[in-house]
Amino acid sequence: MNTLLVTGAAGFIGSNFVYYMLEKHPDLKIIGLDALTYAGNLETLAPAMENERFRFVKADITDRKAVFKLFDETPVDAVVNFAAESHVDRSIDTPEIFLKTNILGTQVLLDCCRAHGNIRYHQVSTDEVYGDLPLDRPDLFFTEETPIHTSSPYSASKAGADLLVMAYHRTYGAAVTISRCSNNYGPYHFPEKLIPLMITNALEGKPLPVYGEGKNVRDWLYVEDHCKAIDLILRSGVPGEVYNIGGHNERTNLDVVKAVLRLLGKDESAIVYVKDRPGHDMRYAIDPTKIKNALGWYPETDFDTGLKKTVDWYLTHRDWWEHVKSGEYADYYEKMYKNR
Ligand code: NAD
Ligand code: TDX
Repeated sequence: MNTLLVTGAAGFIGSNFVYYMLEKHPDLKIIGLDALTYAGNLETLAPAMENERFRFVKADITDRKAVFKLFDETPVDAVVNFAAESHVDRSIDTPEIFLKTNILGTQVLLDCCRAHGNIRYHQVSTDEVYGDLPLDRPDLFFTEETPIHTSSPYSASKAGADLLVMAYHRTYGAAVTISRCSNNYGPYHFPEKLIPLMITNALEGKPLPVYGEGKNVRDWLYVEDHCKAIDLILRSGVPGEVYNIGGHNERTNLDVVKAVLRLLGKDESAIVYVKDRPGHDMRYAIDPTKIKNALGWYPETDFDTGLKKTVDWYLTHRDWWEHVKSGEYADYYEKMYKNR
């Protein structure tokens, strides 16, 4: 593989993946494509821009003309699609853009790969397509055979994209794979998501809003371990296959918030319990047996280490998140949390 197209490269996981791949594969060239929505940030890619093996293209994956033009002009050997509207709460407020970007954008990329000689395509999906698990059945996990059973407009749009990817495989023989990962955390995580929101609010002396009673469970994975898994799937995964990614690291939201506060040396007085998210999924938990057995993947970073690294990153990158939290973000925060 010479040239890799990474869509959503200016977002949280996409940017971490760009850095992981540039470091891991010294001959690889990467084109990072991103529409630079509210969640995309060119400052995140500043160090990559200095690397002559990286090039940034501003484009919207739903813009068929622009995406085809890029593929016509530049030979691409593989595509990893991270580009998406990714925040569940925003999807409850404004579902339409989720359907457009997550489903129609995926279709444009699939069509491009098909029109340019069956380019290898990897779809970055989520464990949320499986719906949720009950809190009183800790023995249950999501496997690749778990039926799709979505809860939010976000997860429904991601599931729609997954189904389309598999339809292109069966109908056109497209060389596709899908990964479904659990909740990620780490550097460059947009501060509307739980962990970076709690770290930055605590640093700003603001309340820490926990939905409901904070008993919902998420299965946290350090972002670099997700990147490693996608690299393995891209190189050794079998077209037409789905791979679940997760590290058996389940925590309640309240436990996560308390762990952040402990690392910052703060007490728990800033925690406030706010109105629950509508349709809030109770528990996610991945069974990663398939990717472990098929590709030898395992998570390298345990939660305590990963959370400490993450908190340290936010402590040393205050400019990055203060900039992100100004402007449009302030309006969003006011709207989302004011009367909650
Ligand atoms: P993010 O919101 O931080 O980044 C998404 C990026 O996509 C942004 O840079 C944004 O500008 C870009 N984008 C949005 N619409 C676009 C469009 N129409 N054209 C081009 N670019 C566009 O999201 P993330 O957390 O990095 O998630 C990346 C992918 O991983 C998503 O597909 C998400 O569903 C999936 N995922 C995320 C997690 C998680 O915990 N964050 C877990 C599993 C799967
Ligand atoms: O202020 C908050 N308070 C709170 O209690 C926020 C923002 C979240 N929460 C809760 C809701 C969830 O139970 O924390 C949990 C995590 O919330 P998010 O960070 O919004 O993540 P989640 O909804 O679990 O979805 C994430 O993981 C799967 C990503 O945003 C998705 O893109 C990914 O597919």
